[in-house]
Amino acid sequence: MTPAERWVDEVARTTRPERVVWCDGSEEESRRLVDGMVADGTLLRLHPTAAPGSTLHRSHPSDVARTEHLTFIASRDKRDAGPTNNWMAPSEARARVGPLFEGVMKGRTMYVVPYVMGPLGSPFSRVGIEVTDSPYVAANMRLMTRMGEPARRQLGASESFVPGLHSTGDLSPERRYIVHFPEERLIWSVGSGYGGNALLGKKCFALRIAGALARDEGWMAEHMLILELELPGGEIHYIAAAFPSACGKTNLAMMVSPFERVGYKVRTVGDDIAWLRPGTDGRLWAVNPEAGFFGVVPGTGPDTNPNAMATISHDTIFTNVAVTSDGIPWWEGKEKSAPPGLIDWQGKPWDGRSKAAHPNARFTAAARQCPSMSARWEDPQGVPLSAIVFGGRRARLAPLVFESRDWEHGVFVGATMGSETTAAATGQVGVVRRDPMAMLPFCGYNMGDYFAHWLKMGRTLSRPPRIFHVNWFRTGHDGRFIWPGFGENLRVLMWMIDRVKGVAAGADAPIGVVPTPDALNVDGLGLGRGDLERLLTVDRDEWAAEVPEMRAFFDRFGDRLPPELSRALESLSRQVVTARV
Ligand code: SAT
Ligand code: MN
Repeated sequence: MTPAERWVDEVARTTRPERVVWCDGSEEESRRLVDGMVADGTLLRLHPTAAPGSTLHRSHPSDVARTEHLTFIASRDKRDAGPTNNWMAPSEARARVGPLFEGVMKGRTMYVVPYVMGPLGSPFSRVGIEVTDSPYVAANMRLMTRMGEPARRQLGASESFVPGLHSTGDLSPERRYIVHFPEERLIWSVGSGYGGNALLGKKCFALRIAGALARDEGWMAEHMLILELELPGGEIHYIAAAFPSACGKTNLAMMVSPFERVGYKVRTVGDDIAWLRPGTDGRLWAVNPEAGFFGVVPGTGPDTNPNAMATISHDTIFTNVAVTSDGIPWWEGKEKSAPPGLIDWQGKPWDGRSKAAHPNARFTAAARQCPSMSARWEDPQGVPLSAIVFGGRRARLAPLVFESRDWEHGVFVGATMGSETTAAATGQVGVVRRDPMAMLPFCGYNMGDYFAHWLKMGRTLSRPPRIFHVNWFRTGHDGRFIWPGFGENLRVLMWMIDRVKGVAAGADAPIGVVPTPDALNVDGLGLGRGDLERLLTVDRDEWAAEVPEMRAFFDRFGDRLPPELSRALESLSRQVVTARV
């Protein structure tokens, strides 16, 4: 028996499934899985010509988003989980969560899903094995990862894999736990079938467990999209960007260049997760460990994201969207008006007042279906980054874009990010929370140590990417977004690349370098001078008011906060406060 077979055997002895199926990832197997789920009502087959090969899954209404309060880091020492994670002692996890797995798969099929995160054959790739009693999870993993035979071949008889045990249990939030054991590189998840809780390759492995591996091995696991920007003449730059969940990462990664005809081309490398490594050339190299997209459906339409629309036009698993009586999927933002006779995400006739699709309804689709994929999206060496972008959703405060002064200052900018919350996690929507590097829910160890790791990585890079901050969501006095967003965001990326090349103007502000109004190309956008000013303004009073909140957040880390960051905060504080008198 291989180490993998031994572990699976052990799991089966605890969970006692009726049968065990090792997934091979084949078409035939996928057909069998889907047919079974259609037969038992787990999936609804969608319209054969309007949505060929696609299905709809309606989840339990209490299982529609990540549940951060039920997500735990079970490190031996509580301080290693840090103040921003829920901690559970490993012994307590075994006593409290372990029993929930006993006999949990009785009468069910246990699917063994071997998978690779990262391009096949890449030195950066890692193998995971997810054991699950959910065929929906197995089908999603097939789209999101390189799953089945190729993974088994890559693993061979090695014991170097991340085991993940998942059961939907009884779907009760009272018995729902997502537990990570960073020292053992092990994941346990019970009581949920939702993406980020149940597709263990994604947030659990590729961010939380991989983050701990990366800290120990000298690389980084980040909540970032990766895009390719080609300039007129053919020069190519890669940009990675971190925004909190449901803040437009997929839209930015799949953006359509409004300047394609004059030679600015945008291509997609990844939309959610980036694994970053220093190269021998002193640059930072990025791979997308995923093979598919698990994107927010509402708001996705032909105007906002035509590449996503093409991607999900077939062979897609939809979760919690609405549907017409003949099986055409529908959601808010797909088109102007809703077709008659719509059935909402819970399977009831739509009343026309509530949301037809759940605000966190999702699509799962293979990346190869996306027309904008870069030719290098599966490059085993990854792609070299010219820029890293942090961003949040802030109605006020942060200007459209600014550049940090250097890597260390960029780490400060990432560490103090704040954003208004969205529907991707359960809880109140629209309140500002600090979300460093968009990693607050995904950092698998003490975030103070994570900041220190960022600083350390910068010291190993002789040609580090420049670090920027953007805010597409600033509103005017009428409460409406000032910046048009979507494809027009390219104009901001163009300023960044011009900064990288040393040809774009910027003005020094206390928070970093902000474009001068003429440095940003806003031709044809119909923005008034006042709009542009408001977009680029750094309001010192607003920033001065933000400083105590940043300080309170930093204080939570005590002596695990790198001194560089407190110094950067005091420097910001001095500048915005003195400037007020
Ligand atoms: O956590 S998920 O992967 O389900 C979605 C997200 O929050 O980014
Ligand atoms: Mn995400």
